Amino acid sequence: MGFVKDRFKVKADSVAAEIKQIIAEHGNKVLGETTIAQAYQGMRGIIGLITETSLLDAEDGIRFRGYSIPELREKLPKAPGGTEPLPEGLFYLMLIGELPSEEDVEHLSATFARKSHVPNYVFDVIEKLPISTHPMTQFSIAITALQKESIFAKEYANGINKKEYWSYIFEDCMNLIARLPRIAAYIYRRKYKNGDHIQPNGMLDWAGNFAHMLGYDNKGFYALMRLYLTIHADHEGGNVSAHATHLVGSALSDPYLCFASGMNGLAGPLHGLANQEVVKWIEDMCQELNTNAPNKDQISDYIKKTLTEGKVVPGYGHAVLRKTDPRFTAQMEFAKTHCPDDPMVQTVWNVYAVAPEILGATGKIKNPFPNVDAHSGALLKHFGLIEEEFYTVIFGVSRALGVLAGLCWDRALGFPIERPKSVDTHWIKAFIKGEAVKED
Ligand code: HAX
Repeated sequence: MGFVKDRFKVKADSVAAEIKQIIAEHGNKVLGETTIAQAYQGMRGIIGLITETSLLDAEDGIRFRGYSIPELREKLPKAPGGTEPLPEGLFYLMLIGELPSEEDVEHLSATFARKSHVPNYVFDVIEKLPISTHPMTQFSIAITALQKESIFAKEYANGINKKEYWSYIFEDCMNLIARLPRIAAYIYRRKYKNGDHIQPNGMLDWAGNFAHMLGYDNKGFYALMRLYLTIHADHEGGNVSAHATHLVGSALSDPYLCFASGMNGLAGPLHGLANQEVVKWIEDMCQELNTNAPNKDQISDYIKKTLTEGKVVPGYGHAVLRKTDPRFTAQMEFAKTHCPDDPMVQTVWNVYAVAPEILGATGKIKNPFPNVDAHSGALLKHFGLIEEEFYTVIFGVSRALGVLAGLCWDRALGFPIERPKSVDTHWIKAFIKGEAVKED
């Protein structure tokens, strides 16, 4: 990895020294109180994690090392003639904490291309699965199978000094990121294109090569993949995929095992699978109304029906955000340039025009605005990638950049095994009465 690894080590050593001092001088400062409701209801708002790669503001949305998505679309290096940032650049920013130069990004693209070989036994494992297996399950199994390649696991078994962990974790993370597009594209072509696979093109950037291996060799789709893989990469540390990756890593499980855990979380319908659910929800609505262009009144009625049936409106709401997700807005802007007349894109925009008011009127949904998943499927459909069950895999390929950069930081900073305290309802009842409870 050469200079990127060296630069990371310099940065990480300096941050580790700062953290040591912060803990020594301020370690007893209270960050906040925890309520009984928070303990029962998903730990919302409890500050209990450190994630260096990005920070989420409820109103402004995600910032990667201080940069918003519009800023990154402007400042990150682009492919020659390209309009959207290269995700390698965002990875560099999350890892090193500074904007990369064109050369830094070219170096990362070339490194990922060089490391992208996937051993045949991984494809054999995929081939053994029933073709009907969900693409996310195939993806998770393939990543777990690839764990055999973990350098960290091998070196740990040989016995290594804990100061060296970060170095092998770093190598594993780079190798895994490099290999994911090939694995994902293999799953796609196997399931949907009769196993007619497309060989990688080592001259292309990471996202461009993914687009090429998926089989969508056109400029618009390349631009979409570069934008998509950039904006889905990270959303601070508490979301399920990031938190799962980080948690499992704290047990010193290697990056393959950690990332597979993160992907199993991303596969949930309240998290990354929501992109698939949005498209299914729109298609079900269109089928029921017998039109591919429902009007706003029809959409309003369908939203109310969804709520009455006790279902969620996918693509809306968020545990932290309280405004329209800037990742939604970035995709909307992309669609305005590339496909403003697409019927599904127009439906996404019409849902946006009516849903917030209806969801807000329930009085219980804390964020009635769209999240990242409300828009992505319509863009993929527009460019011909119509198989929505695959959408979360694309999200997963992108998410690797953030959570694996985070894992490098976790090990470089020497974070210990994670082990928050849990209690039972018996304990809570006694606590309310002011009684002490004996713990086993
Ligand atoms: N439709 C219907 N009801 C919703 C809702 C929605 N879009 N969003 C929230 N609610 C409901 C909750 O289910 C909850 O109901 P109960 O009290 O009956 O349990 C109530 O409103 C309060 O929930 P909240 O505090 O506003 O939201 P949470 O922090 O608990 O949950 C979720 C956040 C994102 C899971 C939620 O908004 C949701 O289910 N949205 C739809 C699924 C979705 O789009 N997920 C993707 C989120 C972004 C992401 O991670 N992408 O990968």
